[in-house]
Amino acid sequence: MSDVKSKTLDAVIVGSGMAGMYMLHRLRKQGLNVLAVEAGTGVGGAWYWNRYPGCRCDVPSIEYSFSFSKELEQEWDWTEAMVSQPELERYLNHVADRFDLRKDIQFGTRVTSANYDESSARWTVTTDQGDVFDTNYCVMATGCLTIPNYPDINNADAFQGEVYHTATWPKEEVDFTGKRVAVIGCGSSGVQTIPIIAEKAEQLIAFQRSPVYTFPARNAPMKPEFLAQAKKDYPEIRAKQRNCASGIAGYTGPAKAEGEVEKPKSSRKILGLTAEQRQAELEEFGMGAIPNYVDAFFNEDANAIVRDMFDQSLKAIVKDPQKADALSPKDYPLHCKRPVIDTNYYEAFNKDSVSIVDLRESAIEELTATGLRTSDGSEYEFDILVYATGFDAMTGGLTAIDIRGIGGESIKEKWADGPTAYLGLQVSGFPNLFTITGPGSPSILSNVIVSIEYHCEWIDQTIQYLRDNDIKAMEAKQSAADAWADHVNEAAQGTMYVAPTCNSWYLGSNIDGKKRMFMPYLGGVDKYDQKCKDVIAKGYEGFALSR
Ligand code: N01
Repeated sequence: MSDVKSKTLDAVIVGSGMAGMYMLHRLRKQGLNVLAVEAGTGVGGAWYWNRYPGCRCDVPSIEYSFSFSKELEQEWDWTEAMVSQPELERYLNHVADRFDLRKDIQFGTRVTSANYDESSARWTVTTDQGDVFDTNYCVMATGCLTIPNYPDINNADAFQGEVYHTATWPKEEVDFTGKRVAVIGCGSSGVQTIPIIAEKAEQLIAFQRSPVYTFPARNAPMKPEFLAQAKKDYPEIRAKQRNCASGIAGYTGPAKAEGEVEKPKSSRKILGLTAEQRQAELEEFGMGAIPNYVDAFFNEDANAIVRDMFDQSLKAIVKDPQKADALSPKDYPLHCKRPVIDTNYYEAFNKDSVSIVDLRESAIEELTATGLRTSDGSEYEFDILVYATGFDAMTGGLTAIDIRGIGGESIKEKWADGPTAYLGLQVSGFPNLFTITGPGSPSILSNVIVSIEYHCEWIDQTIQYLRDNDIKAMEAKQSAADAWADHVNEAAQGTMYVAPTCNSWYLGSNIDGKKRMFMPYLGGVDKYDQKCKDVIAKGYEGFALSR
């Protein structure tokens, strides 16, 4: 008897993170026979896999939540201003239960391939569990930060101690008590986990190649009066989220209480301020003022000034000048990478037990059985190695699956010269396959849950339209995808995101051999939203529809 489990479906959704969950809810409501396929054993996507100590969202909890259900908004109580991974995972499990999503999610199953058949305009999706799904539509809810990046280090398997990656952290607690720990990488994940691990470890060595610009998160327990007011204000908060560039309304809650510290001002230009004014702002608002000077996004002189302010602040916190120097991001501008926010990151380096190895001085040469060796011959010994080395971002979740469209062309081949997707929603040559927060959409440059909801609604509306109008296949035109890719590229020009000294996962430059290309759309959620609506209003301009 064959182990193959075949099913005919209207839609397959790959992934059950926030995108997959909402997409499932929408398509099921439309009456589709739909299944979400999920590699993990639970819902949550990024918030399921990234369970390393200290993992926390950097968008205010009130705003990092689903807006599609008024009841859900009212019944869920966030406990912190910026929510931790365990609480977010609990919230997403609550959503799964509340909307009875689990019955249409197949867990513990990884999609391995998706093949398009032109004559039937249907996809065949296979999994590592032997499933074969025959489906009309494929929705890739595979996330922007899914596939962990393991750096290519010599003798990587030689190390005999425990090894973890922040992006695939085990569910069981890792005990760092009395252990010597090495952390490679210092993006958002490294910066969040280092201070927490350092609380227990006997010794922590941070191996850093590109120290980050990081700013205090100012997280705090949720105030009951703030939460109560936010629940009343949700309609305005949601409207504002969709009508601004970032998808973050910047909700400030009830009128400021007496004695409460004012948030750093934004939209200011540093070049317009005298040296005394800059100093006064730094003293009044602390480091948090630094990322808010708008001209530093575009102007190198402005950027140089804020970098000086940053170094000054860093040196004021980190007592050891050598550590402060190693933590200084000298080689690239502020606003090149995604801004990082932290809780007591620099303060952790004031502990004698926490040291830093500046890989700009001597790179990692190889791993050894007991630790690692750097190019200057220094050897470091430790018991636990933590890779906080990020992801094959934006495209990794898609290229990890053998997706083949018209003529058997794979998405990997299609994107050999960089990923292009019309509106980040569909790739030319791959009809009836949709990508939620795909390359070319605001996605991770915005409050991603807002972008996810928007995409799910657009795809839902579109599939309804295709069914109502007996349209068998919908495909992005190559000309439209190319024009959109040009526009995405133009939108980033002149910003620090694409400065020659900038290497980031936005550009794909953290992955060997990946084409350097700015992938997310910088034009803003509001403008993007309008563009997508216009495309529909013009009868799906840029898409070929065939009966
Ligand atoms: O990954 P990263 P991340 N040798 O790519 C280093 C989201 N997120 O997981 O820059 C030595 O930012 C690499 O160095 P370099 C958020 O969107 C959000 O931290 O390549 N080092 C870098 O320091 C974020 O932007 C939250 O020189 C090596 C680090 O590893 C995104 O996820 C929390 C190396 C990777 O940093 C990714 O963040 C966590 C090597 N061979 C994540 N290879 C919040 O919501 C790589 N590195 C707050």
